[in-house]
Amino acid sequence: MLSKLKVKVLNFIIIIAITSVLVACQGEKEAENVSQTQEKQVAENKKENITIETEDKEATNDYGKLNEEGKEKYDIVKNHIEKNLPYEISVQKYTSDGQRINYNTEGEIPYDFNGDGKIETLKYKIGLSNNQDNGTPINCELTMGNDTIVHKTTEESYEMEISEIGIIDVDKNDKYVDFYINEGYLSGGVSVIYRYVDEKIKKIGECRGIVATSGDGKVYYWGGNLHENYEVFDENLVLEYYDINKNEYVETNQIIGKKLKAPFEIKVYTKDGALEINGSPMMEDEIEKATKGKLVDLIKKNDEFTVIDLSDGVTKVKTNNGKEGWVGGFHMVWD
Ligand SMILES: [Ca+2]
Repeated sequence: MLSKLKVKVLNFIIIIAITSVLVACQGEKEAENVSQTQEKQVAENKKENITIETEDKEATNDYGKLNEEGKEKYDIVKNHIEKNLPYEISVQKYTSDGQRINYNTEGEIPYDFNGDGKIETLKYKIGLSNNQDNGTPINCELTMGNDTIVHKTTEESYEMEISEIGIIDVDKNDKYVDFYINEGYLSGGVSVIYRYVDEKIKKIGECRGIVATSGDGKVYYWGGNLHENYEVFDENLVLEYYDINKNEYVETNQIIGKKLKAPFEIKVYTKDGALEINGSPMMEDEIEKATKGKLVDLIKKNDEFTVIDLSDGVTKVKTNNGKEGWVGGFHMVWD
C-alpha cells in the first residue's frame, strides 16, 4: 500500500517539475491582476462613501488582541485568501527516509469566518486509528464557538485518511470564509467543505481535492485542469470546476482560443494517437508503440501554441508551424 502512495507522490512531483514553468509565468500575471482588482475595489469604496472609514478587518475586529503566533496565522490565511488559494495544514509528513508520520494533529486557526467583524477560532483535533504503527488519521474534531462536530472519513481505508485541514473563501461576495478537510491525496482526494452559519458548523459541499477558488463560487480541484501545480494555480488552464452553489461539477471550454507557452517539449498527434495515450501512465516504449505513425508535429520547449478545441478528454492545438493536432494526457514515466 505504501508503494502505491509512493508512486502517486512521485507522479505528483514529476507533474510539478514539468508544469511549474508554464504555471509560474502565468501565476505572476494573475497575482498582479488580483492585486489590481483589489486596489480598484478599495478606490471604489472610498469614492462611494468616505464615511466607510475602513473595510479593513484588522481595524474592525479583534486582530490586535491576538498574540504574535495568532497574528502570524491570521496573516497567512488572509494572504492565501487574497490570492484565491487555499491555506492548508498538512497533518502528515514524510521523513527523509520515506516514513510517513503524523504531525500537526491538533491546533487552532484564528479568522473571521462569518463576517461579523469578530475573530473566531477554528480548533481541530485529529483522531488516529490504531491499525498501523503510528496510527492513521481517520477523523477530525472541529470546534468553533460552542459548536463541535466530528468529521469522519468517508471510507476508513488507507486511501481516505485525512491529509489536510484547509481554509478557503469560495465566494467573496458572501460574508463567509469556509474551511475544509482533505481526505486522500491529490486528484484521488476528496475535500469536504464546511461553513460557520448561525453559530453552527455546517457541511456545504464535497468535491475532489481543492487546488484553488475563483472567489465567485467556483472551486478548482486536482484533475480539473490542463496542467496543475501545487504552488501556483492558473485559472486559464481550468477545464472543469465545482460550483459550490449548485453542488455540482461544471465543464468549461474557457481554455479554447488561449495561447500557451510549452514548459517542455510536447508531442502533437492525430486524435486517435492522442486518445491512445490519454489515461493511465505509460512507459516511454509503450507510448512510442501506441503512437507509431500518428505524430503530427512537435512543440518545442518555450514555443507558443494555441488551444483550439477540447474533445473526449484530449486537447486540439495549433502549433507555430500552423499544424493542427491533438495532445493527450501528460504521461509520467518511472520504473
Ligand atoms: Ca466572525
